[in-house]
Amino acid sequence: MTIDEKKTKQATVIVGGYEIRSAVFVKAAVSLQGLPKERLPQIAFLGRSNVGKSSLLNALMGSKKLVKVSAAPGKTRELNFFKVNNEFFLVDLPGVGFAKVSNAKRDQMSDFIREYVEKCKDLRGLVYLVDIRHGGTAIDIETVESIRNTGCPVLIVASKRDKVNQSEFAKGIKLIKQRLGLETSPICVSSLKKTGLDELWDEILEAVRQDARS
Ligand SMILES: Nc1nc2c(ncn2[C@@H]2O[C@H](COP(=O)(O)OP(=O)(O)OP(=O)(O)O)[C@@H](O)[C@H]2O)c(=O)[nH]1
Ligand SMILES: [Mg+2]
Repeated sequence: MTIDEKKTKQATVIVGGYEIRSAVFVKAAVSLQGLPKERLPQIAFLGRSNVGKSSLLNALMGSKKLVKVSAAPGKTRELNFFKVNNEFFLVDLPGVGFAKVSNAKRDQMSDFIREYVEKCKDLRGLVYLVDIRHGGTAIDIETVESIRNTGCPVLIVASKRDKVNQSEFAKGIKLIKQRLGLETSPICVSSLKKTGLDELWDEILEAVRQDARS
């Protein structure tokens, strides 16, 4: 184990029918040079600050604290790489549209994410989280559009299912479909209640098995 591999979840757990034998924090990157050298498929998680990216990663990997969860929004500032079953990386990206950092810093970070999405050949797909209560904001629409323009496959996932009742849920799904131009309803997850994780794992594993982008 290298010094970087500080946080390791050892015991095997089954989440959404998928067996996780190991989930390891490998490194945090602030530039393309800092990406892991190991050539494994990567699936990255993006979305507005506070939407629940880090919580979802913990839920997917069957861990409570492998990934830092924000007390205050904007906690995740780097690209954090987690190696699962020695087969692929799940990547926690900084929140989009976070207002509390200076404009210069925010733009720099957005450029870095854009560069990563455009240039990283190992990136097989992006999971873009949208809060079910917000139904897709202008920032979501703009960001998803620019990801689609890079050619990187993007899966829209609604978060925080437990925060809405049935009618709010139906309304949120409808709005997300309309605003983000989806043909089918997005998967909806709750990291708190651990729901929707089976469907999401299926999609992630399918993306991992795709060939690298050219
Ligand atoms: N009720 C509920 N709360 C959630 C859920 N997912 C995340 N949260 C809460 O939402 C807040 C933000 O969660 P994070 O996982 O840190 O969000 P993030 O997208 O990683 O935020 P940044 O790192 O700032 O971009 C925390 O207080 C979480 O506990 C969920 O499924 N249900
Ligand atoms: Mg985070």
